[in-house]
Amino acid sequence: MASLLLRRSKTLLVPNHQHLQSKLASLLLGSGSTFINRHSSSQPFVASSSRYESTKAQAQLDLQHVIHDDHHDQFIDFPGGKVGFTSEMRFISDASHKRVPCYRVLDEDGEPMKHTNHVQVSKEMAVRMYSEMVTLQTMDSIFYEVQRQGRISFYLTSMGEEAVNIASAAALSSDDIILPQYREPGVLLWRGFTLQQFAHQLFGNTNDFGKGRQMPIHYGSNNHNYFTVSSPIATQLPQAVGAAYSLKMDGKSACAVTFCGDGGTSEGDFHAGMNFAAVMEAPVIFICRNNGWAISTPVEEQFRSDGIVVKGQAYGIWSIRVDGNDALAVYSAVHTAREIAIKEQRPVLIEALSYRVGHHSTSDDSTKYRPIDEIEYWKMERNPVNRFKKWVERNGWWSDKDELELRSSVRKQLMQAIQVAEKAQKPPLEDMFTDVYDKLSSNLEEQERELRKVIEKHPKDYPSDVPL
Ligand SMILES: Cc1ncc(C[n+]2csc(CCOP(=O)(O)OP(=O)(O)O)c2C)c(N)n1
Repeated sequence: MASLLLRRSKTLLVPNHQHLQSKLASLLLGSGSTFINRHSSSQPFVASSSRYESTKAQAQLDLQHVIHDDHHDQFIDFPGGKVGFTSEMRFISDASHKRVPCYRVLDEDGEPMKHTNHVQVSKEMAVRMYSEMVTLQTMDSIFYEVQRQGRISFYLTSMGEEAVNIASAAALSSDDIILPQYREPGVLLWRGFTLQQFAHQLFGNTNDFGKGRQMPIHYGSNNHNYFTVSSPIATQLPQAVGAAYSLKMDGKSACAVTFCGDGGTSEGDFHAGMNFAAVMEAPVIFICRNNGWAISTPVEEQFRSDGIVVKGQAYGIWSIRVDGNDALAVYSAVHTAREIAIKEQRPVLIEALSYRVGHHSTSDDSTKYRPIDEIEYWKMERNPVNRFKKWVERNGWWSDKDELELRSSVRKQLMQAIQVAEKAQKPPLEDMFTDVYDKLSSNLEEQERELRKVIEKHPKDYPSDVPL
């Protein structure tokens, strides 16, 4: 097998990408991350830009492979590449008997795995990553309480998924365009969206970029290259491919990065997006947070495939499964995926295995459909923040004093931000109707008149703090 690997890699190396090729090859051949390409996972295949730069060579190699396997020189020259014949009637089974392994760098105790290969993280980067994970955690617990007190209408936490949020953001550049689902506020936090800005959005006041028109947690910011969260699941996926394609047309050294949950992969938009990305060779990274649940639907009722990672291969997309609770593994996979997406101009799929520790949202009680023991296990034993902390502490980069100072400072900032956001004025009623069209259309004018009439008739049913 090793000689086959070498032969293939030698033949397919393309001069101007040799550096990337050898880097990818070392990642793939080491015991670390393995991206699955369009070939069967039973045939390890050196990272190669063959399909995109030497399709002919690839077709010949494909053919050689078939010849070894089966009926020598018999093949059909079919659009898309030669297909060998076989006299054996063999159905491709529904799944391989072995599940795709999960790439990790740190074990549960924050100890680096033996022979792991990963992208190095400096002290400065590690401390920042840990600090932002703690900030996200604190933000979640305080805003969640604020909702329970009835001061905001809705909230949704990222508890248990702090590593996917922060480590993916850390591995990207601010020029990369983010199209989120909704459980990725950590990416925006990393990019510099302030706690005050989060609070303004949640309270839907005049400082909210969305002018209070969206439900809480529908953050978005042009300045941070972060598309506004949109409620219908998976719509962001084909849109991300379009955004990536525009980056490609402009020759930009950036990619689009889009997130979805395991539930999102059951939407048609997931499949349209993946296929569109592969065919258009768009520099887009799909990050699927497989957290086990889509509200009350467990993954076993969501799909029968080996998770999400295998779907990438079906569409001709490089894919990897990572431990989403291991910040270093997420960082390495996203960093490498970004290099592939930009340098090779092709999409990549990352399935991050994690767990939604919180309820789906403040409108949900997850103890009604899953055992409390399961939640506790992930919260305590597999906590991504604790795991990363152990590694940072072991390196001598973090102390108890740092921890106390950080937590109390973030708490104070949040309390202050909430006070300010709560007092700020709400946008006027007319803002409900503007900004979609340059000039208000006649049906919107009519709706506004109707609304005003209803408010006049039932003033007590409308919030007194919204200027009329
Ligand atoms: C098109 C569409 N269908 C249904 C919903 C209702 N809904 C909101 S969130 C959600 C679950 C999504 O789960 P998943 O993608 O796994 O993300 P997670 O919440 O676990 O992060 C559903 C069904 C929706 N918002 N949009």
